[in-house]
Amino acid sequence: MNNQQQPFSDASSHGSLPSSPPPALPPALEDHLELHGLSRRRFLQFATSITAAMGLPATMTGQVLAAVEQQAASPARPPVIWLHFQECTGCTESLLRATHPTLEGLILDLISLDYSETLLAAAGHQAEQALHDSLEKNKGNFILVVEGSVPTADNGNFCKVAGKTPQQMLHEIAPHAAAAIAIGSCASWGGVQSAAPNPTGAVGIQEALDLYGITKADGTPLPVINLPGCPASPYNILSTVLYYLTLQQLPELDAKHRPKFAYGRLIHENCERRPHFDAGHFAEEYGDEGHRQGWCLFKLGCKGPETYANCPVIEFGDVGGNTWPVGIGHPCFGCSEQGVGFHKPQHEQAKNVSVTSPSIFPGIITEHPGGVTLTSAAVAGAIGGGALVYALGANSKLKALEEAEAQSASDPSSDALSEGTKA
Ligand code: FSX
Ligand code: SF4
Ligand code: F3S
Repeated sequence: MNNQQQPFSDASSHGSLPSSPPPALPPALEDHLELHGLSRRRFLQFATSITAAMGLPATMTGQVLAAVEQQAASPARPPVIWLHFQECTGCTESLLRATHPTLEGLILDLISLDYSETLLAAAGHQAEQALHDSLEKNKGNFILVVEGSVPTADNGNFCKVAGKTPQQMLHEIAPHAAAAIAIGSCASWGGVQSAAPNPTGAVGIQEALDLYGITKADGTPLPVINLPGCPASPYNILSTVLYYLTLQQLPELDAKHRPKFAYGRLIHENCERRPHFDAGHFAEEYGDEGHRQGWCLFKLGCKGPETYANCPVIEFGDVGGNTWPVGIGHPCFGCSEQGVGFHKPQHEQAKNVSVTSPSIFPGIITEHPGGVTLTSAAVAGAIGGGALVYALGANSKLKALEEAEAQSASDPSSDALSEGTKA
């Protein structure tokens, strides 16, 4: 970090800018941003939010910036070999189409992508030569990124690149990698191809390495980081790369080898519809009143209560609020979770419903003068659409509703409640 550079000290919330002057950007980074047509303000905002997404304190934003600068200016970037097995290439596509400041440009400038069947300009023998050269030059040092599952049935003959099956490619390449990143649910645990009856015997990378006894050349296990999702969130890909570059260590992983900063909480814990779940207000079918009011999608088969991912917090596409499955009215399918997405019927109700408190939204039943009834609380949640709005703006509406409700209770012929809901 530049000596004059002060880390942010007062940017405490996700995506917010500090009120005091932010650190000066190092000159090399300024040039780099100019190259990408990025404003300084936009980049600082991005750096603050990505630091929060990594689960790091806002005071480390300066370190993240320094790591980006160092890498952007350095000729020695971590070499990456990116393999495609059985998949739809949606993970690469979603990475390339991320707009949050030209995310793909940032990632591709931080690493040296030596081989990628999708992105390489070379083709055929030239592409294979690039793979061979990178392997020879970077033995023991490169990051192996895998997108797609490994077919284990029929000797893996369902998928071949340059005449080789994934199994053969893993035998050749994986022992020489420093670590592997499984991008997407296919590479993490089989994904869509592993859905019953799984004709290709599709498995994820970790399972394939175990099955074929593939280790690093020195006999130690190859560390595998799983970034599930169909597709994987580009922010989680970038966060993982930046985490490593900033702290020079891999992020803490859970038992399923997922970074805890991204997969540490259930979707259900961060969902904006959670107040409705707590209040017992559910959409019963698509297009009904509850669905149109933005109520909880649990009864439509939402797998948020059994899926660990940060979709409600990070969202997708950077095109505005609520751009994630539940946000646009579809139940979470559990695409990120092992044994859920592609394995459980879409409309089957989730098991193991968590009763833990939401992590960022307060419960719908809160204490305030005059108390609150279940009905009025749920309606207020629908008006606010989330606890933040609920907390800031719905209080007066809540009181009006309660008065209307009380009036309605004392006079059954009164339509005061229906009037109240229009408030
Ligand atoms: Fe799988 Fe990704 Fe789904 Fe597709 O590569 S996780 S099918 S979005 O492309 O691997
Ligand atoms: Fe959100 Fe689904 Fe949980 Fe309902 S069940 S609160 S829609 S995650
Ligand atoms: Fe997938 Fe559910 Fe997130 S369907 S994208 S894990 S909300």
